[in-house]
Amino acid sequence: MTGFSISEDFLQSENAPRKSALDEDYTALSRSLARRGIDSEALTRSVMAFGVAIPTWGVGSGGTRFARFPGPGEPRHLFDKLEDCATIHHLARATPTLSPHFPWDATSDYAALREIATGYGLSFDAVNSNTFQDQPGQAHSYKFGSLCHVDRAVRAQAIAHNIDCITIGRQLGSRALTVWIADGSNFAGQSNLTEALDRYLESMAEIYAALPADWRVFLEHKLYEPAFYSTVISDWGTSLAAAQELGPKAQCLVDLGHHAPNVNIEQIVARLIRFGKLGGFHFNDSKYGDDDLDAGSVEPFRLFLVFNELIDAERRGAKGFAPAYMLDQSHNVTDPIESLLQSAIELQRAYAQALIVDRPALAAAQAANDALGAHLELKRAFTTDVSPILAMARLRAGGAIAPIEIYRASGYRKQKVSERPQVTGTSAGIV
Ligand code: RM4
Ligand code: MN
Ligand code: MN
Repeated sequence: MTGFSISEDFLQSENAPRKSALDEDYTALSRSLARRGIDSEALTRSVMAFGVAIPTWGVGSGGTRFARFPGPGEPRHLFDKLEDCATIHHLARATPTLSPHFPWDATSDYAALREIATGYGLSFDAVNSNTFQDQPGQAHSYKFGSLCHVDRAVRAQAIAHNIDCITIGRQLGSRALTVWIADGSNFAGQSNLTEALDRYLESMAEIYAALPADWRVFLEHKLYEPAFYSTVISDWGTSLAAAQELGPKAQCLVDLGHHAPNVNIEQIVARLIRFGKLGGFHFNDSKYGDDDLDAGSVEPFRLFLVFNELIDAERRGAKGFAPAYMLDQSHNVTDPIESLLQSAIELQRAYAQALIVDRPALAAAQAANDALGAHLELKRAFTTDVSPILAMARLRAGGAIAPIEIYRASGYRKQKVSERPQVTGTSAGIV
């Protein structure tokens, strides 16, 4: 890091006074878990191995459709973003990967970028294309769509951009491309619903053909956008059908906010796993729709139920099961670093809780049609406070016992305010 970073000495001096309370809590929890036949050491190791990618834009402030209120000392460019991502990983040890978006993260030397990231202990997960905004100097506009546009030239431009993303991703060591398109229509009758999907499949087939042998492409569905009447890849059904038609390297990505309210997302996850087509997740939370709230902040039980399906799949060795995890949320009123720290911890919490479900007991209750008994097995895991396991996992991995408290005490943000004079029109964050 060129600027201020949280030193090892500082971290240790902050962890030290918290250590004996943690040891006590960890021992007490280990004993109570042991009575349930759960090995807390194995659980801690599993949590230590869990990681979720940060989208590079996530460390900037987001906004609503009406305004963006930039946070103090927010990143001005890609290298500031990397610095913030490194700080998050340093403290929580749960975010070892980055998920870049292009052209937002475009730079002239990707080998150098990869080297800097490696220096921070970070590597690259799925790359994301962006054909939902026009870029300066672009030949064709995406106003009426990209991969599904009626004009072949616009589609060709969008296809070429996705292929560029693969080329960049190869240099970064990534092995997947996530494609989310805003294509759709604003009025009934505006678009031929069948032909729009045909054009998507045709465009995606060209992108698919450019995938290296060990790459996957993730198709991200989304029900709506403001002012939309229809989106082309509206739901998991369309996404699954498209992934099946494209071939084995195509899988579906579930963004938790991209469904109608109250849809049973955990069941969608189970269905996609069943067909070997679950590619990964964009984690966030929502109250109404694509709110992009912090993961686990509104419906932690739903998050747990999603992880319950993931552990169930892992335990039975489901075919083609290797989901990629990314956070995809917008931080409007919080320090994005704090939100991302907390969100990564909430994912680990749901993961740990899903790991301690007594699966034989659950299966027995299900087989006996003991509806409440089965439910209580899940509730027993969900209501277990696994915080000491999570804190111990962080500590053993070299992180912070209390990441947000320690982050605040470090004065990191204050330092960045002076190091990063505010630039107007910064691209950090999305509106
Ligand atoms: C979309 C979708 C994509 C994300 C963009 C910024 O709603 O979730 O995954 O890349 O927002
Ligand atoms: Mn998303
Ligand atoms: Mn979204």
